[in-house]
Amino acid sequence: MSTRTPLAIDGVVRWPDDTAAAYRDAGYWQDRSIQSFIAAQVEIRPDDPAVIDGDVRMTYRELWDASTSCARGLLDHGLAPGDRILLQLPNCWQFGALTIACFRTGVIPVMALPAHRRTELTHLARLAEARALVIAATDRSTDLRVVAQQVAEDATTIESIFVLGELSAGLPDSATPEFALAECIATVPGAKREPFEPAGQDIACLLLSGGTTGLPKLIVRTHDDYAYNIRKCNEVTEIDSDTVYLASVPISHNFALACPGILGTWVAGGRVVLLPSPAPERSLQTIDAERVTVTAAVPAVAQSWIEHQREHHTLKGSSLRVLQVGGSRMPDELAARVQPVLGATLQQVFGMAEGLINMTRLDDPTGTIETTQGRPVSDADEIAIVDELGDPVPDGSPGRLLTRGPYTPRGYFRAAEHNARAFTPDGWYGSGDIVIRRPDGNLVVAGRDKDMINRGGEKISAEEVENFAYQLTGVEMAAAVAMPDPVLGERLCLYLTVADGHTVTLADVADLMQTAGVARFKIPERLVLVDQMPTTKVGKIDKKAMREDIRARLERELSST
Ligand code: OOB
Repeated sequence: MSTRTPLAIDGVVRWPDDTAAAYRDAGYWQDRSIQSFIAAQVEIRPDDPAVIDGDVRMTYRELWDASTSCARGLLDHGLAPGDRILLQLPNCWQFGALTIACFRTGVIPVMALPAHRRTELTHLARLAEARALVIAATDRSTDLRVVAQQVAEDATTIESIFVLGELSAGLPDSATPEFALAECIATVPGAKREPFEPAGQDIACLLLSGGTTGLPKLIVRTHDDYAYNIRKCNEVTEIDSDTVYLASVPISHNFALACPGILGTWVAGGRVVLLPSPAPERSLQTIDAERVTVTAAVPAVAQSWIEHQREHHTLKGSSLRVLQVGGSRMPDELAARVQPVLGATLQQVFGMAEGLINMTRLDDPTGTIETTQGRPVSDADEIAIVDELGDPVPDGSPGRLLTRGPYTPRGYFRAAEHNARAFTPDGWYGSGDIVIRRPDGNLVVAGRDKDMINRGGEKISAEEVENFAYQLTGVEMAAAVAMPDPVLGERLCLYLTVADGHTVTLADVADLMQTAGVARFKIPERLVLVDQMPTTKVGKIDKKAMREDIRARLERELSST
């Protein structure tokens, strides 16, 4: 099969030619754009509802028309195929219209998370050499237009800022120009011809890595691989045109974007319901009111829904068929409460923006659903579980997870040095998770060997936080570790040693990070000052000992209250 040549963008690691050919021959890669699947649904069901966002209810035709005019708007503003734009929007229909518009123009969206602030946005804009930034005017008390101007000042490639909501009043001439996203998306009838026909190997979007070293890396997702990711997730989660999918966790994250998420739902002709947050009362009410059949949550959200339902019985109907839970390890006891309390089948999802998605199957035995994180969604996903030397461990023993496959890219964007560490020479990605494979193929996540804190699904690189701590006067050594938390699973605890005569408080660390403009979820929630950091036999900081130390401290505190 001949494939069109993708746009040349430097810093993209491709699959080896023979592997790519094998994926095409097997039909995993179809040289077909993601939007072509959605366009097919627009033809089949133009008047069916595609998206519900508060008072806004849009049909497939309306969503498509909005993306058409948005595509035109992007081109009118001088953006061209292959250009990157940094996209930071809350869950809203405009996110969908704009994402589809990007696919249709070849403009590549970089999927920033809603919590990101100046530090992360600047880093991402620079790394991607983004030409435009898309933001909401405000997020609670933060004026994101101010943040956007700072980002545009630091990341000099940014030429325009698109704002969802009101534009800044009285912007000085020297400022980066702002444009109203609403004008860009004014619904006008569709164009005759597609502005751009992506090749399968063209980039659909850049996703963010959870970040194990410093600031987030970017993950290139092509139309070929991401469409396959979506199709396989649709198959396993049994998404079809009757699906009503609620997205209340951020749709800029792979989980609610494409596993199967909003894109999977549109590819199947279903209906997407959007909420700005997973607050339990409103989420449960919405599930009833819109007859939601499938939704996704991190364990902490699932727990809050279960508790709310037990207390208030908000959910009256029985529309909810599947509750997907992933992003961090779901405790087995919590898993066992999903079906009895919410009346939905639990589907555990152990996925990563880097590719591999594992899911329990809807018809798996209860024990499997409640105690494992599932198995790969595709038979073409290769899994190896190895010891420190890289040798395979037997089933039932914990080991490091390595993976390869048709939707697991072979390297991060423009990160050659990091790629040499995160990928083996023959293309296996080391996720940094410690897993156990059961004889039936299901995986149990038993821990991790990456220096990351998983705060209820929000990933924090220890190194990034430590780098901030080192900026404080008097700090000699800093170590960020996970402390157990009954709600979020983990929170961040910072250990410090400080020079004689200095003191550092938690507020000092928080102030520093807030002033630098860092996502709030990364700010440490506890500080422990020690005289000396525990070290391993070879003299490395012993984080395992610190995790045990903070666990013991918390237990002592709990038993003394
Ligand atoms: C999802 O993606 P990321 O990229 O934010 O984070 C990936 C990492 C994994 O390597 C693992 O450490 C952790 O998050 N993780 C889980 C988990 N799901 C993700 N750890 C234990 N149990 C789970 N069920 O988090 C993500 C992407 C797509 C779908 C779902 C989650």
